Amino acid sequence: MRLSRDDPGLPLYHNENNRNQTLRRIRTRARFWFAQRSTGVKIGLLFLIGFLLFGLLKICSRAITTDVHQMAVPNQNQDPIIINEQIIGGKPENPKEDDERVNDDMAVEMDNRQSDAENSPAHKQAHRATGKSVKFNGPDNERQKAVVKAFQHAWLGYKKYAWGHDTLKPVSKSYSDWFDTGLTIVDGLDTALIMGLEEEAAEATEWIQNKLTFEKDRMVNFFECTIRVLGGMMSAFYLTGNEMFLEKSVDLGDRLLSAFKSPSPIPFSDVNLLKRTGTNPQWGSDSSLSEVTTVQLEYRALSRASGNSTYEDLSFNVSQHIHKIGCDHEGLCGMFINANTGTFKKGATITFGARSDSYYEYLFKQWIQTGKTIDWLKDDYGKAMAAMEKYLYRNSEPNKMFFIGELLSGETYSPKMDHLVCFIAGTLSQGSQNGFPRKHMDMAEKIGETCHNMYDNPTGLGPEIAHFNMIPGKEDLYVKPLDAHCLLRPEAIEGWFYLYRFTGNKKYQEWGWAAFQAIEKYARISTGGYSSISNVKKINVQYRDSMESFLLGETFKYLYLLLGDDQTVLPLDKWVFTTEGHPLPIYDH
Ligand code: DMJ
Repeated sequence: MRLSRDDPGLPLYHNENNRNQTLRRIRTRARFWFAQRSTGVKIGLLFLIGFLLFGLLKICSRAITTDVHQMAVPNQNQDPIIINEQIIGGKPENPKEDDERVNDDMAVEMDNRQSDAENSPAHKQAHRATGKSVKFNGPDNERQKAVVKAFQHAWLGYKKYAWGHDTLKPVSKSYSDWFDTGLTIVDGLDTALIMGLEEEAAEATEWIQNKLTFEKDRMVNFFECTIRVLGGMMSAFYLTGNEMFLEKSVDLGDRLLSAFKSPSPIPFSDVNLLKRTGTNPQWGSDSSLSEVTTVQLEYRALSRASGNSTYEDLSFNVSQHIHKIGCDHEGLCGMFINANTGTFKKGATITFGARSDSYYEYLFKQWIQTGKTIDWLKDDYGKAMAAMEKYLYRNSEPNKMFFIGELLSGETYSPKMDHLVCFIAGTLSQGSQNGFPRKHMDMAEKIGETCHNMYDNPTGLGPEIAHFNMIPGKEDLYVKPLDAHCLLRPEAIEGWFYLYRFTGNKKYQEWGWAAFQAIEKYARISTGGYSSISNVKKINVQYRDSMESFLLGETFKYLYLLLGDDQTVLPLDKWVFTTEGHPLPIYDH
């Protein structure tokens, strides 16, 4: 016996002859001892040895099976396509044979199908990230119960008049289709789960499983479809562990990837789900900044759950590209970027509202989602917040309300703030809890308060856009008639939810409750559902006859979470809420 190929032949023991003699002696004595035993003892001993050997074999085979199942599984549902020189999806060569080989090797495990399912990569990932499916206890006080009832009233109207269509038209008791993917069901499902509404969640699950198909010959907006449909289903997957949601997400994700068939890392804005083609928007040649930079949380979750890194790679490439080319104004970007050239449009408006908002949100939230491991995301976010404070953050007269204005054509200051901007109160406060300056919390509270002031209208609802007065005068803010409508958007309530979680100041709950009561009073349609309204200043309400899916996906969800006594539900160091309010797990990398 040699220690190694280079070993000259030294015995393993200092005296090999002695060792061999000892072994021979032990064997002889054992044989003699065994021969002396009775037949019963002999049979018992043979059984014991057999049992021990079987146990050993079982342990070894389980270890091998786990390794095999932990290997990433590429998407196998479509032919390979090539985008930006990367091969996406496609069937593995001789997949059956591969499977058979694995199964032969793992023969001992074949009788245990349940255990096989539990070892699948998606299931493992879900459990690794969230534990078992998340349990929610339902409302814990009267205000939460009222919000649950409101959700059910919205669901009921949708079910009666629009089931399976995108959105309810509650006044005309009909529906409208945008993507034709049952938008209200998929956007609202995780809210039903969080509220503990088992019946509604079961109805939604059943519809998604049996009716939802993406074989649709229609153009859909890549961003909206991602944040509402893909985000909704991925959240449902992580909250329930039901793999059907993941399978549907993979199907949709693959189709939506057609947006990346552009000549640059910037995706097209629209996608044909059936033909798997991507195009520029109908209204122009540019994609919106927020749209191309607000799909990354959803696609990362899809990649991590499915084992196919393509979704994460392509979407993160957009963020990396923008990081590389940089933004004018010390980290503030223009609102348009071209999918053909990959460059920003010169002289575009800089805003934290429509077309740009969630770029900043996802810089921060991607950093959080990836366990704070990607420094440049944090740096770009910090830089942008400093520039926002320098160029856009101002206060009104006479009461010094703080707001975030815009730079029209990248230059001229406009004291205009969309309701959408209110999201930043949540992001800034969460940032301040995660190492960004205390000043960010201060700004968050001030903007949260301004958003509350925007609700100071006869209806108690907030307008789409407000303008602020910066010179001495009577009114701090005013609303132009064309900006006075209200789609029952979530952002102000979302901001108050974060602020309440981090400060514990009950005024945020009171503001949320007041907004909820206003929704009940002025937007509720008695036959089912809620309607957007035309003017928040008129109590003689005019309905716009539409119930947006984000009312269920976000507004009611944030109200419910804000108003709960238990603020440990969905802890913010384990879950990150997407821009559409869908919770996804936080990873450690
Ligand atoms: C939602 O669809 C998302 O929050 C998106 O980022 C912008 N706003 C709407 C709701 O207002």
